[in-house]
Amino acid sequence: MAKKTKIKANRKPKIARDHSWKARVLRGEIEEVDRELPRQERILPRSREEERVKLWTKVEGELRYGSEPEPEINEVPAGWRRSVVTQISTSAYQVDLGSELVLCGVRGSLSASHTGYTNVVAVGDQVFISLGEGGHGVIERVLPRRTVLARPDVTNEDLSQIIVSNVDQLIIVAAWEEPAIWLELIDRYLIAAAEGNMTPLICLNKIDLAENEEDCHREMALYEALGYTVLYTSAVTGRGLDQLRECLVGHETVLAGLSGVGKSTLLMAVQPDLELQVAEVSYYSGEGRHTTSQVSLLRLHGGGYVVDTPGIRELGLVTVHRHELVLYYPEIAALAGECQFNDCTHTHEPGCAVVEAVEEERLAWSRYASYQAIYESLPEYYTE
Ligand SMILES: Nc1nc2c(ncn2[C@@H]2O[C@H](COP(=O)(O)OP(=O)(O)O)[C@@H](O)[C@H]2O)c(=O)[nH]1
Ligand SMILES: [Mg+2]
Ligand SMILES: [Zn+2]
Repeated sequence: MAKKTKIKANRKPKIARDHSWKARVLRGEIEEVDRELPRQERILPRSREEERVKLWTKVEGELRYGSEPEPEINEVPAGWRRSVVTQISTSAYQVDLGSELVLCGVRGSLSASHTGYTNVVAVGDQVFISLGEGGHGVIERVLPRRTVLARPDVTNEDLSQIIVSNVDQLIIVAAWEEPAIWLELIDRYLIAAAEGNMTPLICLNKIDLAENEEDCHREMALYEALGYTVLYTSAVTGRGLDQLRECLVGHETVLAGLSGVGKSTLLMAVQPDLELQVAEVSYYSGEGRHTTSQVSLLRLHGGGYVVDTPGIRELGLVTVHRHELVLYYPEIAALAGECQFNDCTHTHEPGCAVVEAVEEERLAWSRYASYQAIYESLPEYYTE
């Protein structure tokens, strides 16, 4: 016991060997960005609140605003029109010109090589098209993407497939029951949101199935403590739908989460003419059947649009490396400096302050469990 205290007292500040910006954020070499402070975090002791909030703001701010946005392209070349891709099928791309929907092909010279993605065009892409005979179009150019929600490509794990681009918000939908809440998937989507430049929100649906709403709030309290907005909804009782509508209108949002949690039902409750397909929950599996087979972009009456996605069971993280995973867990990153080893991965090392915090219930067990599971799922080595 005495020995342990001594090691801690003599500990030098943690120095990361990495030279990436993320490591530099941790070392305090990058200026703090100006943004509203997140809500107070209650999981860790108050004495170090300020320090943590500062670190957190830096990391989060850098994750969100770190990459320089490419300049807006305002001029549309002669003969071309600007539009947004709303749906993709095997044979055609549907784009929205504002006044009409047009089916397009893609200019053969467009290629996805060197982009890191396998798809040339994604739902949500801003594109220039040319219109030909018979009202058919050709996508001539894809404009730079502001945000991206992606997952590993099924055919090539090193590349990713864009699920949707250019949405500002990612609403992670979970259900109280049928199917039960899966916290690791929520954490994976939170990481994907940070990676892809989207603001995450959590929506806990089917709260009518809970014995009382307090149980729902208790389950999600840890996310509220981390500063995330949590919506509590029921498409059956109408609870929380006004708040959901408020979050959606005027924004570009993607809804993601397990199949059967009620994404399509919620969207239709918010705007009944959306006409999405809804699955019946099959009682013995406790899961809805897959009915939203396509990603489609839907305009909202009050402005903005939503993108409904089919349930994505496994959200692999492509661009995150093991050593930087901790940066997506601000409450864990804030403890890392107290670990016995500078290069502690918080998975198995002795003297790990993170493990200690979990044992003392200062850190949510579910967050640590997802950190470990995701850490294991990421490749051990990577090449730049
Ligand atoms: N009890 C209850 N059932 C819901 C709620 N929202 C959706 N459902 C049901 O859950 C099933 C799956 O809904 P669906 O919208 O297809 O889920 P999605 O796969 O996430 O789009 C359907 O049978 C819905 O009627 C809710 O708030 N409460
Ligand atoms: Mg659906
Ligand atoms: Zn550690």
